[in-house]
Amino acid sequence: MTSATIVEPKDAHPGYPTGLRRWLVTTDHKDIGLLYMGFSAAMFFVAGMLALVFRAELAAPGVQFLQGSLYNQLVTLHGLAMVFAFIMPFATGLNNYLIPLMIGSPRTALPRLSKWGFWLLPLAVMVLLIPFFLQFFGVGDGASQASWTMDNTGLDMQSRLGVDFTIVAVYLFGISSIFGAFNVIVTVLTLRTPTMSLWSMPLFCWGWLVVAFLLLLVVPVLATAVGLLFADRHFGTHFFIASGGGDPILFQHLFWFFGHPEVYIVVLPAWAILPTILSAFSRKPIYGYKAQVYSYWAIAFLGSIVWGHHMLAQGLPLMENLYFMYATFSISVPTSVLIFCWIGTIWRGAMTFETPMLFALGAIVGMLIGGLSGVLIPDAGAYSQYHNTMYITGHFHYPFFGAAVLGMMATVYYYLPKMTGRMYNESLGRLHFWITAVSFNVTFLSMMMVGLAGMPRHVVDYAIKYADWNRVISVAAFVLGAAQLIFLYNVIQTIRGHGEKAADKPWEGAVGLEWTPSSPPPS
Ligand code: HEM
Ligand SMILES: [Cu+2]
Repeated sequence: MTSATIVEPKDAHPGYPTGLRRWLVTTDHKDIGLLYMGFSAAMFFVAGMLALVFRAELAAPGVQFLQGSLYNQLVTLHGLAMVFAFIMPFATGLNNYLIPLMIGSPRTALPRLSKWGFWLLPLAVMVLLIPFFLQFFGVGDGASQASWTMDNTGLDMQSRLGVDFTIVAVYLFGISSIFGAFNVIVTVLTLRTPTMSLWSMPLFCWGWLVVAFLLLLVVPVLATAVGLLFADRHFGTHFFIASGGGDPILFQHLFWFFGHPEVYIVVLPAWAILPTILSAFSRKPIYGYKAQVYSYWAIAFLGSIVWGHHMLAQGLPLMENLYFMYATFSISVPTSVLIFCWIGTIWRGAMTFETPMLFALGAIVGMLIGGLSGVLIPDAGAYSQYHNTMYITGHFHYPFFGAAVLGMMATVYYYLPKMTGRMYNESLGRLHFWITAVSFNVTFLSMMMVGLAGMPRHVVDYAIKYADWNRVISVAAFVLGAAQLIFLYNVIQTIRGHGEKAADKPWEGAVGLEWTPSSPPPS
């Protein structure tokens, strides 16, 4: 089907529903995007609150208030919610909102599928949380404690309700992602305005196209892994049970075949929007467009064949460990190409530092520290020292929070005038950036430090010698959390119509079709 043969849906006409009905019946790509973004932003605050609860517990050695398995439950919920309920759906919301505007289409190709994808999310979150609350009524043993990687197989087998509910929730999240991926692929391939070739479409569309294919490749493998786990738990099979002839390591292979590409699923949408923002605030065209597209594909390919670097301590044969180590190092080539292109884009540009630009530069630094701290880890010789320590926790929050979340924040500030028709408060935006940048780095660099000193992760109590670092981390984490309230306030005020009216193209250096319609764009 070409764009010309698609009949416009009825709801594109004037009598577009308002109020609650609008959000229930909408097939407008912008409304669907806003639903995704609103819901996942709320989940960001929920999962962030969980982190603050267990950071309060960790502020001092000894067990304060998270008795029994509560600590591990909260860590697991925090990880699962951040990954599946916040950051992936948020990027999906952005693609629903932005891709049609960027390619000059009034709609996405499969809006109803995309809407299904959205409504599965609240359901999945409910399923995830039910066992947590049931334990307070004496039912079951709480949420899963098996960490977001679900690989603590011993625990998996013992825990009654939590893991089962997690498995169902992961299925629902997975179906949602697959629906979103189909929508992106068909939209990008069939609905571009006739004059736009693949090689002239915005990098954000390219990035998301790659992410969509990655999702189709790896999410079914995750579903298989948790499906087999479910069978082991209830149907008497022994896929992962060593005593029955199965192999617990097989679960980790399947999980990480999903888990490592997942990192790129999370960061690529952010990486793909950065050049657009950098170019707008340097008043220069994007440098190395094609090189960046090839890098996305290279990252997706290499990212899919390095999963074993999460398993270097599991006793794989030496040659396998060496393979995974060198293969992992090779990813630094395409990622370095990206960083080189971004520096090329701002090089000698007429740079100004509005909030989106600050966050974009912050995301680059986050990616650099995440990458550099990551290159050390798969060193097969040194791995046993890093394994299961707070160093790992500090490290992976750099790509997740440092690159992806800061990148999303840059995007929100950049497009907020387009989405709301109003300018946000610039001073509050900059304040938000500086407090976030400082407290984020203090939190997670300190985590790396205390990890190098030997503090394990996934523990509620720790030796006295780690107490100082942990106090620093907890205080910084609370400052980081508080800074996000500034963001929330700024965004809500902008949505409520405070702030100057925004022009159709509020940024002098911005280019792209998405600035053509009025702000906010009509449904
Ligand atoms: C206020 C910000 C945040 C703080 C203070 C924080 C803190 C932490 C800490 C201390 C742990 C490890 C606990 C342990 O192993 O004992 C953890 C785990 C984790 N965090 Fe965060 N985090 C924050 C934001 C995020 C964000 C934005 C993401 C992703 C988008 C994220 C994803 C994860 C994941 C996947 C885990 C692993 C959970 C597990 O091992 O099962 N976090 N976080
Ligand atoms: Cu990995």
